[in-house]
Amino acid sequence: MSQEKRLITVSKTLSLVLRHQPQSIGIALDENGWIPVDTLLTALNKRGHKVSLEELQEVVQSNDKQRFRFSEDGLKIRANQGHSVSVDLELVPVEPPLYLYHGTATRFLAGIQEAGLIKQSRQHVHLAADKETARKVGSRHGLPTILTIRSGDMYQNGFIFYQSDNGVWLTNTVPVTYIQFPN
Ligand code: HQG
Repeated sequence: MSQEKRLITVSKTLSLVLRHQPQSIGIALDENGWIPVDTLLTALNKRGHKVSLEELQEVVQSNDKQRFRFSEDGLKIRANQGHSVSVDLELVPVEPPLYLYHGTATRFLAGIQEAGLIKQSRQHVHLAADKETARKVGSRHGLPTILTIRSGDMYQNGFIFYQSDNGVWLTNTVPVTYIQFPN
């Protein structure tokens, strides 16, 4: 396997265990989503995912979306966003730009028109600052389409927004009145 493919495989494994199923390798995240690096590496290697500290460092550094981060002292690691397990990322509310974008698939439009954007299995609804990023997110689900979110108006009306360490905009819900659908 090429080094690049190898790092993608490690990144996918990390997404699974640091966001969704830590128990699948017998670990538990702390309340803020952190796990000691040595505990993680031991658990991964015990279950046949051969990962070295150097590879882990390379994945954290080179990851296209900066999905993971080490603690200041380098002893712990966590995912920056995207969790379905309940963790407190200690996010600080921030004022969003006037508009944000949400990429989804056309097959979800009817449901969104009905209920607005809801967070499904994740902890937040994810929004992007630019349309290109939104399109990529949407194409993971099928034929992509981009919704424009009137985030400035939401903010004025008391909705809370956060930005994850890797720049993804997060909020709890987007009522349908704040969504501009494509023509
Ligand atoms: C849709 C990736 C029907 C919603 C990305 C989305 C992101 C509804 C899907 C991050 C609905 C949930 C998250 C409603 C929402 N009716 N469908 N009322 N409300 N939906 O994967 O935003 O690569 O949980 O439009 O970059 O696609 O993993 O959320 O299509 O930042 O790092 O329900 O995951 O990051 O899908 O993606 P997801 P998402 P990573």
